[in-house]
Amino acid sequence: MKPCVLIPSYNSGPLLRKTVAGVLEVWDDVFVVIDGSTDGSADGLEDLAEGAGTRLRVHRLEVNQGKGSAILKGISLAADEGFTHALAMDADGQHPASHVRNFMEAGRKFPEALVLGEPVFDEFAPALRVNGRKVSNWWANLETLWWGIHDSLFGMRLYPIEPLKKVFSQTGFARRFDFDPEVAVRLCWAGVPVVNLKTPVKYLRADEGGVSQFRYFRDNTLLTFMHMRLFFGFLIRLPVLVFRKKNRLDGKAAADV
Ligand SMILES: Nc1nc2c(ncn2[C@@H]2O[C@H](COP(=O)(O)OP(=O)(O)O)[C@@H](O)[C@H]2O)c(=O)[nH]1
Ligand SMILES: [Mg+2]
Repeated sequence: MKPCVLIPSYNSGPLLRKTVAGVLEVWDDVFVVIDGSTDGSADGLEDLAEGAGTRLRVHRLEVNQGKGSAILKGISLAADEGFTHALAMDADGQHPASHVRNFMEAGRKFPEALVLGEPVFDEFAPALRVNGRKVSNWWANLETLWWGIHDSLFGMRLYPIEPLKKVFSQTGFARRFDFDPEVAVRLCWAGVPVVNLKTPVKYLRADEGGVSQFRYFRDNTLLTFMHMRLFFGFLIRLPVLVFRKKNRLDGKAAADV
């Protein structure tokens, strides 16, 4: 198992630099994919690599393609260098660098598994985000017959690269904000076990530099269509999912940590 950290970024502001610097303190191999950012947040990012040797790779996409596309690019680059696992983290300081090692340890214990972060919210988390995700989680659990997904939307996750590449090759979707839930569901369909790892998440205020590219109407519409598509995929796979469930071949084989 050879894991790296992968940070997709689109207009993340000054927090990008802080996030990457924080991750480099705890992990050696970091890929950042700048997805057509126009806010200058990626300027001079390579300077961070000077102290860090050759460990930081910054890849720039000319035109914004979406989070899923940026992750796909990142895992392809990582696989070319022989990495087997990629820990996806948000660029905007919401995910704790202090938990990187927990994910890598869980991955070492369960190298075949998808290690999903399960958000632990503080009192500043917007209620709309805390409660809104329950809808997506319910659908994701139905679509996988409760294979073990605790949170379908949280972006800090350790992916086994090969199965994730395969999932991308099976769908033309999952390239934007539909990425996180769709690949989680599809990896479950592919029989990948799931480990859930409790992870604190911070929602930063705008005056702290907090930025979000999530647009409630646009992206909730995207997620609704995604679950409609996945629901049909679920119906087709129902016999297999029921068989696995009956024979206890479900994803909870790997204990949650
Ligand atoms: N590559 C890429 N990353 C994106 C895009 N939109 C958002 N992201 C990244 O995905 C992560 C989560 O997005 P964010 O806007 O913070 O959404 P939120 O945390 O759900 O409010 C951050 O690291 C963003 O930089 C995009 O169009 N392309
Ligand atoms: Mg964010």
